[in-house]
Amino acid sequence: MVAGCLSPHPPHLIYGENPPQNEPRSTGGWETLRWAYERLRARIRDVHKPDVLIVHAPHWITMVGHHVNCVPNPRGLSVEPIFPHLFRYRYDFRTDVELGEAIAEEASGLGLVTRTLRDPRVRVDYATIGALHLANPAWDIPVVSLSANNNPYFYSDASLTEMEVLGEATRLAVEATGRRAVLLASNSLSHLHWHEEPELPEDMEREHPYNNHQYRWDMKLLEAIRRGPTAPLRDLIPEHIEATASETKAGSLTWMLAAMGWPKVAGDVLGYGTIIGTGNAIVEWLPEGSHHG
Ligand code: 2X7
Ligand code: FE2
Repeated sequence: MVAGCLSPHPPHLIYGENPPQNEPRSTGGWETLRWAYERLRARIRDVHKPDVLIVHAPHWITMVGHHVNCVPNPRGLSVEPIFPHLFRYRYDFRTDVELGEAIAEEASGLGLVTRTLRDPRVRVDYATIGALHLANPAWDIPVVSLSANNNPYFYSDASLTEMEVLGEATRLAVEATGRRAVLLASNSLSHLHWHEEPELPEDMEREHPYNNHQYRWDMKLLEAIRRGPTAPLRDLIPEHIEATASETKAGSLTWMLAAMGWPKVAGDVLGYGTIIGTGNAIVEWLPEGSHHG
Protein backbone atom coordinates (compact mmCIF):
# COMPACT_ATOMS: atom_id res chain seq x y z
CA MET A 1 0.00 0.00 0.00
CA VAL A 2 1.85 3.12 -1.11
CA ALA A 3 -0.89 5.75 -0.79
CA GLY A 4 -4.58 6.26 -0.21
CA CYS A 5 -6.50 9.05 -1.91
CA LEU A 6 -9.89 10.62 -1.54
CA SER A 7 -10.64 11.04 -5.22
CA PRO A 8 -14.18 12.25 -5.98
CA HIS A 9 -15.79 11.55 -9.33
CA PRO A 10 -18.31 14.25 -10.29
CA PRO A 11 -18.67 14.11 -14.09
CA HIS A 12 -18.23 17.89 -14.20
CA LEU A 13 -14.49 17.50 -13.61
CA ILE A 14 -14.03 15.35 -16.69
CA TYR A 15 -16.42 17.49 -18.70
CA GLY A 16 -14.38 20.58 -17.69
CA GLU A 17 -11.17 18.93 -18.84
CA ASN A 18 -12.29 17.88 -22.34
CA PRO A 19 -10.33 14.62 -22.64
CA PRO A 20 -10.65 12.84 -26.00
CA GLN A 21 -12.54 9.89 -24.44
CA ASN A 22 -15.47 12.11 -23.38
CA GLU A 23 -17.92 13.18 -26.10
CA PRO A 24 -19.34 16.43 -24.64
CA ARG A 25 -17.22 19.60 -24.99
CA SER A 26 -16.91 22.40 -22.43
CA THR A 27 -15.23 25.77 -22.01
CA GLY A 28 -13.64 24.60 -18.72
CA GLY A 29 -14.82 25.09 -15.16
CA TRP A 30 -13.97 23.79 -11.66
CA GLU A 31 -10.29 24.56 -12.33
CA THR A 32 -9.04 24.61 -8.74
CA LEU A 33 -10.23 21.03 -8.22
CA ARG A 34 -8.83 19.94 -11.56
CA TRP A 35 -5.46 21.50 -10.76
CA ALA A 36 -5.44 19.65 -7.42
CA TYR A 37 -6.00 16.44 -9.38
CA GLU A 38 -3.08 17.31 -11.65
CA ARG A 39 -0.82 17.44 -8.60
CA LEU A 40 -2.18 14.11 -7.36
CA ARG A 41 -1.55 12.57 -10.78
CA ALA A 42 2.06 13.70 -10.75
CA ARG A 43 2.58 12.11 -7.33
CA ILE A 44 1.01 8.83 -8.46
CA ARG A 45 3.03 8.75 -11.68
CA ASP A 46 6.41 10.02 -10.44
CA VAL A 47 6.53 9.14 -6.73
CA HIS A 48 4.23 6.20 -5.94
CA LYS A 49 4.68 4.37 -9.26
CA PRO A 50 2.03 1.79 -8.33
CA ASP A 51 1.46 -1.63 -9.90
CA VAL A 52 -2.27 -1.20 -9.44
CA LEU A 53 -5.00 1.30 -8.62
CA ILE A 54 -7.76 -0.12 -6.40
CA VAL A 55 -10.97 1.90 -6.52
CA HIS A 56 -14.14 1.70 -4.43
CA ALA A 57 -17.00 3.64 -5.98
CA PRO A 58 -20.52 4.49 -4.77
CA HIS A 59 -22.30 4.27 -8.12
CA TRP A 60 -21.48 0.63 -8.78
CA ILE A 61 -24.25 -0.40 -6.46
CA THR A 62 -24.69 -4.03 -5.50
CA MET A 63 -27.76 -4.94 -3.48
CA VAL A 64 -26.28 -8.14 -2.09
CA GLY A 65 -22.71 -8.16 -0.90
CA HIS A 66 -19.49 -6.79 -2.32
CA HIS A 67 -18.45 -7.42 -5.90
CA VAL A 68 -14.99 -7.29 -7.46
CA ASN A 69 -14.64 -6.62 -11.17
CA CYS A 70 -12.48 -9.45 -12.54
CA VAL A 71 -13.10 -8.77 -16.25
CA PRO A 72 -9.58 -8.67 -17.75
CA ASN A 73 -10.19 -5.82 -20.20
CA PRO A 74 -13.34 -3.80 -19.48
CA ARG A 75 -14.22 -1.52 -22.37
CA GLY A 76 -17.29 0.36 -23.45
CA LEU A 77 -19.22 3.58 -22.99
CA SER A 78 -19.89 4.91 -19.49
CA VAL A 79 -22.78 7.37 -19.27
CA GLU A 80 -23.81 9.48 -16.29
CA PRO A 81 -27.56 8.89 -16.02
CA ILE A 82 -28.40 12.34 -14.58
CA PHE A 83 -25.83 14.29 -16.58
CA PRO A 84 -25.58 12.44 -19.92
CA HIS A 85 -24.89 15.82 -21.56
CA LEU A 86 -21.67 16.05 -19.48
CA PHE A 87 -20.35 12.49 -19.40
CA ARG A 88 -20.33 9.93 -22.18
CA TYR A 89 -16.91 8.38 -21.80
CA ARG A 90 -15.25 5.59 -23.81
CA TYR A 91 -13.13 3.46 -21.49
CA ASP A 92 -10.70 0.63 -22.16
CA PHE A 93 -8.50 -0.58 -19.31
CA ARG A 94 -6.75 -3.61 -17.79
CA THR A 95 -7.76 -5.36 -14.60
CA ASP A 96 -5.29 -6.94 -12.20
CA VAL A 97 -7.38 -10.12 -12.12
CA GLU A 98 -5.04 -11.97 -9.75
CA LEU A 99 -5.31 -9.24 -7.13
CA GLY A 100 -9.08 -8.88 -7.68
CA GLU A 101 -9.56 -12.58 -7.06
CA ALA A 102 -7.34 -12.40 -3.98
CA ILE A 103 -9.41 -9.55 -2.52
CA ALA A 104 -12.64 -11.47 -3.14
CA GLU A 105 -11.17 -14.54 -1.49
CA GLU A 106 -9.90 -12.68 1.56
CA ALA A 107 -13.24 -10.88 1.92
CA SER A 108 -15.16 -14.17 1.78
CA GLY A 109 -12.73 -15.63 4.29
CA LEU A 110 -13.49 -12.75 6.66
CA GLY A 111 -17.22 -13.46 6.38
CA LEU A 112 -18.37 -10.91 3.77
CA VAL A 113 -20.77 -11.95 1.03
CA THR A 114 -18.52 -11.46 -1.98
CA ARG A 115 -18.69 -12.17 -5.72
CA THR A 116 -16.37 -11.69 -8.66
CA LEU A 117 -17.85 -10.05 -11.75
CA ARG A 118 -16.93 -11.96 -14.92
CA ASP A 119 -19.42 -10.64 -17.48
CA PRO A 120 -17.66 -8.23 -19.87
CA ARG A 121 -21.02 -6.76 -20.97
CA VAL A 122 -21.59 -5.02 -17.62
CA ARG A 123 -20.98 -1.29 -18.09
CA VAL A 124 -18.55 0.32 -15.71
CA ASP A 125 -20.20 3.10 -13.70
CA TYR A 126 -19.14 6.74 -13.93
CA ALA A 127 -17.83 6.94 -10.34
CA THR A 128 -15.28 4.22 -11.06
CA ILE A 129 -14.32 5.69 -14.44
CA GLY A 130 -14.32 9.25 -13.07
CA ALA A 131 -11.89 8.57 -10.22
CA LEU A 132 -9.65 6.42 -12.41
CA HIS A 133 -9.46 8.97 -15.21
CA LEU A 134 -8.82 11.86 -12.86
CA ALA A 135 -6.08 9.96 -11.00
CA ASN A 136 -4.45 8.49 -14.11
CA PRO A 137 -5.75 9.76 -17.46
CA ALA A 138 -3.11 7.67 -19.28
CA TRP A 139 -4.85 4.48 -18.07
CA ASP A 140 -1.48 2.71 -18.09
CA ILE A 141 -1.80 1.21 -14.60
CA PRO A 142 -3.90 -1.95 -14.02
CA VAL A 143 -7.05 -1.59 -11.95
CA VAL A 144 -9.12 -3.46 -9.39
CA SER A 145 -12.63 -2.06 -8.99
CA LEU A 146 -14.90 -2.78 -6.02
CA SER A 147 -18.65 -2.22 -5.78
CA ALA A 148 -20.53 -0.38 -3.07
CA ASN A 149 -22.98 -2.52 -1.18
CA ASN A 150 -26.20 -0.53 -0.92
CA ASN A 151 -27.26 -1.53 2.58
CA PRO A 152 -26.24 1.76 4.23
CA TYR A 153 -28.94 3.50 2.19
CA PHE A 154 -31.64 1.23 3.54
CA TYR A 155 -30.57 1.03 7.16
CA SER A 156 -29.84 4.56 8.24
CA ASP A 157 -27.79 3.55 11.23
CA ALA A 158 -25.98 0.77 9.37
CA SER A 159 -22.44 1.01 10.59
CA LEU A 160 -19.46 1.22 8.35
CA THR A 161 -18.05 -1.92 9.98
CA GLU A 162 -18.38 -4.00 6.81
CA MET A 163 -16.17 -1.48 5.09
CA GLU A 164 -13.59 -1.98 7.80
CA VAL A 165 -13.64 -5.70 6.97
CA LEU A 166 -13.44 -5.04 3.22
CA GLY A 167 -10.48 -2.77 3.94
CA GLU A 168 -8.79 -5.48 5.96
CA ALA A 169 -9.39 -7.99 3.14
CA THR A 170 -7.90 -5.53 0.66
CA ARG A 171 -4.80 -5.08 2.81
CA LEU A 172 -4.31 -8.84 3.23
CA ALA A 173 -4.63 -9.41 -0.53
CA VAL A 174 -2.24 -6.58 -1.39
CA GLU A 175 0.33 -7.95 1.06
CA ALA A 176 -0.09 -11.54 -0.15
CA THR A 177 0.39 -10.55 -3.80
CA GLY A 178 3.19 -8.08 -3.04
CA ARG A 179 1.63 -5.26 -5.06
CA ARG A 180 2.47 -1.57 -4.82
CA ALA A 181 -1.12 -0.33 -4.58
CA VAL A 182 -2.66 3.13 -4.59
CA LEU A 183 -6.19 3.13 -3.17
CA LEU A 184 -8.83 5.48 -4.54
CA ALA A 185 -11.91 6.30 -2.46
CA SER A 186 -14.32 7.74 -5.01
CA ASN A 187 -16.47 9.91 -2.71
CA SER A 188 -17.71 13.48 -2.61
CA LEU A 189 -18.19 15.02 0.86
CA SER A 190 -21.32 17.09 1.72
CA HIS A 191 -23.90 15.98 -0.76
CA LEU A 192 -26.85 18.35 -0.98
CA HIS A 193 -27.01 19.79 -4.48
CA TRP A 194 -28.94 22.13 -6.76
CA HIS A 195 -31.86 20.79 -8.71
CA GLU A 196 -31.50 23.23 -11.58
CA GLU A 197 -28.53 23.59 -13.85
CA PRO A 198 -27.39 26.87 -15.43
CA GLU A 199 -27.77 27.12 -19.18
CA LEU A 200 -23.97 26.87 -19.39
CA PRO A 201 -23.21 23.99 -16.96
CA GLU A 202 -19.71 25.39 -16.30
CA ASP A 203 -20.98 28.88 -15.40
CA MET A 204 -18.85 29.37 -12.29
CA GLU A 205 -20.91 32.36 -11.16
CA ARG A 206 -23.45 29.78 -10.02
CA GLU A 207 -21.02 27.49 -8.21
CA HIS A 208 -20.80 27.80 -4.42
CA PRO A 209 -21.46 25.69 -1.31
CA TYR A 210 -25.05 24.54 -0.89
CA ASN A 211 -25.14 26.41 2.41
CA ASN A 212 -22.78 27.43 5.19
CA HIS A 213 -23.79 24.47 7.36
CA GLN A 214 -22.60 22.01 4.71
CA TYR A 215 -19.42 23.99 4.14
CA ARG A 216 -18.56 24.27 7.86
CA TRP A 217 -18.98 20.53 8.33
CA ASP A 218 -16.74 19.77 5.37
CA MET A 219 -14.12 22.08 6.92
CA LYS A 220 -14.51 20.34 10.28
CA LEU A 221 -13.77 16.99 8.64
CA LEU A 222 -10.89 18.37 6.55
CA GLU A 223 -9.33 20.14 9.55
CA ALA A 224 -9.32 16.81 11.41
CA ILE A 225 -7.81 15.11 8.36
CA ARG A 226 -5.08 17.78 8.10
CA ARG A 227 -4.38 17.55 11.81
CA GLY A 228 -4.09 13.75 11.88
CA PRO A 229 -3.92 11.02 13.04
CA THR A 230 -6.72 9.20 11.23
CA ALA A 231 -8.22 7.32 14.22
CA PRO A 232 -10.57 10.18 15.28
CA LEU A 233 -12.07 10.06 11.79
CA ARG A 234 -13.69 6.76 12.69
CA ASP A 235 -16.25 8.70 14.76
CA LEU A 236 -16.17 11.92 12.79
CA ILE A 237 -17.01 10.35 9.40
CA PRO A 238 -20.42 9.04 10.59
CA GLU A 239 -21.14 12.40 12.30
CA HIS A 240 -20.30 14.22 9.09
CA ILE A 241 -22.57 11.84 7.15
CA GLU A 242 -25.41 12.53 9.55
CA ALA A 243 -24.91 16.30 9.31
CA THR A 244 -24.37 16.68 5.55
CA ALA A 245 -25.74 13.59 3.75
CA SER A 246 -22.10 13.02 2.80
CA GLU A 247 -21.44 10.56 -0.02
CA THR A 248 -18.91 8.87 2.28
CA LYS A 249 -22.00 7.01 3.51
CA ALA A 250 -21.30 4.60 0.65
CA GLY A 251 -18.19 3.58 2.56
CA SER A 252 -15.33 4.26 0.14
CA LEU A 253 -13.40 6.53 2.52
CA THR A 254 -13.78 4.16 5.47
CA TRP A 255 -12.71 1.20 3.29
CA MET A 256 -9.58 3.05 2.24
CA LEU A 257 -8.51 4.20 5.71
CA ALA A 258 -9.21 0.74 7.12
CA ALA A 259 -7.12 -0.85 4.37
CA MET A 260 -4.27 1.46 5.41
CA GLY A 261 -4.75 0.38 9.04
CA TRP A 262 -6.00 3.84 10.19
CA PRO A 263 -2.46 5.25 9.99
CA LYS A 264 -1.19 7.73 12.59
CA VAL A 265 -0.60 10.40 9.96
CA ALA A 266 -2.17 13.62 8.71
CA GLY A 267 -3.80 13.68 5.29
CA ASP A 268 -2.59 16.18 2.69
CA VAL A 269 -5.59 18.12 1.38
CA LEU A 270 -4.59 19.08 -2.15
CA GLY A 271 -7.80 20.93 -2.89
CA TYR A 272 -11.44 21.54 -2.04
CA GLY A 273 -14.26 22.93 -4.12
CA THR A 274 -17.96 22.56 -4.76
CA ILE A 275 -19.72 20.93 -7.69
CA ILE A 276 -23.41 21.80 -8.09
CA GLY A 277 -23.17 22.69 -4.40
CA THR A 278 -21.66 19.39 -3.18
CA GLY A 279 -18.32 19.42 -1.33
CA ASN A 280 -15.36 17.70 -2.96
CA ALA A 281 -11.85 17.30 -1.59
CA ILE A 282 -8.77 15.68 -3.04
CA VAL A 283 -6.67 14.22 -0.24
CA GLU A 284 -3.62 11.99 -0.10
CA TRP A 285 -2.56 9.84 2.85
CA LEU A 286 0.78 8.07 3.01
CA PRO A 287 1.26 4.92 5.09
CA GLU A 288 2.82 5.29 8.50
CA GLY A 289 6.57 5.65 8.32
CA SER A 290 6.76 6.91 4.73
CA HIS A 291 6.87 10.51 3.60
CA HIS A 292 7.49 12.58 0.50
CA GLY A 293 11.21 13.10 -0.02
O1 2X7 B 1 -22.01 11.68 -8.49
C1 2X7 B 1 -22.02 12.87 -8.39
C2 2X7 B 1 -21.53 13.47 -7.17
N1 2X7 B 1 -21.09 12.70 -6.32
C3 2X7 B 1 -21.51 14.87 -6.93
C4 2X7 B 1 -21.92 15.90 -7.68
C5 2X7 B 1 -22.48 15.88 -8.95
C6 2X7 B 1 -22.75 14.79 -9.69
O2 2X7 B 1 -22.49 13.53 -9.44
FE1 FE2 C 1 -21.44 10.59 -6.74
